[in-house]
Parts: sequence; structure tokens; C-alpha cells
Amino acid sequence: MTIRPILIHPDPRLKKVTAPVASIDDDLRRLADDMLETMYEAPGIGLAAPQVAVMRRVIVMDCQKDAEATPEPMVLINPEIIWSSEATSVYDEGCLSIPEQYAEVTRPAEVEVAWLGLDGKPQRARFDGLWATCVQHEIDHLDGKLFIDCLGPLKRQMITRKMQKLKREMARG
Ligand code: K1U
Ligand code: ZN
Repeated sequence: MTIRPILIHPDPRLKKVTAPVASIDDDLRRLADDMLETMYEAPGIGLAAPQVAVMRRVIVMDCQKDAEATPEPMVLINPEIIWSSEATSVYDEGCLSIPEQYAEVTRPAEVEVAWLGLDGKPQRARFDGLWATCVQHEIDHLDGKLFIDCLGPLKRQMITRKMQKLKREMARG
């Protein structure tokens, strides 16, 4: 397993709509393993393939935040939201592609998602709480959308400028 570099906003690859996975092969299994390792190492509770520069519809998640709890890694291929609740919830979201920036985002409190597992079998489940927030945030990544796109233009611009400065500093080393 390999820890892959995570793209930092602004990057044109984070704005693109990704393509569905056509076949589940060794490359895809390696990608899923690498994404989980990259997510745990960051640390994060989710990661989408475009964040590691792979323009395919794959996400990983583990919203088990308690360090002593048993890990619950999930790999979702070609995930689709097939139902959203009317009720909403607000969460102070972060993003591994926008380090150290957080903002409240309102989303449906519960969603039902259909996807393919790594065995190629169709799966379906209802998510609530942090899992619901995270799966929506990750599916947004697959559609080229970041949580800052849910904010007003001033807040979004302020965060983008901070990220441009961070990237300049990182490039200087
Ligand atoms: O997609 C990503 O950029 C990962 C992101 C997922 C996410 C966070 C919060 C709300 C919705 C989606 C993160 O994991 S940011 C890091 C984070 O939230 C966290 C890190 C360590 C422990 C607990 C949370
Ligand atoms: Zn993110």
C-alpha cells in the first residue's frame, strides 16, 4: 500500500466531473487500498479518487472517530444518492484538499446510496449522522464540487486566497 499525495485547492482536477468505473480489476483494488491508507494517515474520515488525481468514481470512508473503536473502512464504487431526507443537518466540514479551513454546511440529514462493492456486487444503504455528511461531501468531489462551493462568494474567495498562499509556501519548501 502507498500513501498518495493529496491535491490542494485550487487545482483544475478538483473541479472536473469524474468518469464511472468500467471494470473492477487489480489496479482498482490497489487504488482503494492506497486511498484508505492515505485517508487514515492524513488523518481523515473520507477521501475521493480525484483528491489523489484519479478521475474515477471511487470513494472511501471511515467515520468511526473513536480511536479505540473497531475501524469500519468502506469502499464505494460508482456511488449514487437515490434518496435524500427533507430534514437537514448542519456540520462544520473540513476537507483534506483545503487544509485547516472549516465552515458550516447544511445537507440532507439522511441519504440512501447505491454503489458497487469491490466484489462488483450492487450495494445499497441508508446513512445518517456524520456518515451521511461524509458520503455527500465525497460524492460532491466526484462531481467536481467542494464544500466551499456551498458558501457565499466572499468566504469562498477568502479560503481560496489562503490556499493559494499555502501552495506558494509549499512550493518554496
Ligand atoms: O474528503 C475529504 O476531504 C475528507 C474530509 C471528509 C469530511 C470531513 C468533514 C465533513 C465531511 C467530510 C475529512 O476527513 S477532513 C478531516 C476530518 O474531518 C477529521 C480528521 C480526523 C478526525 C476526525 C475528522
Ligand atoms: Zn473534501
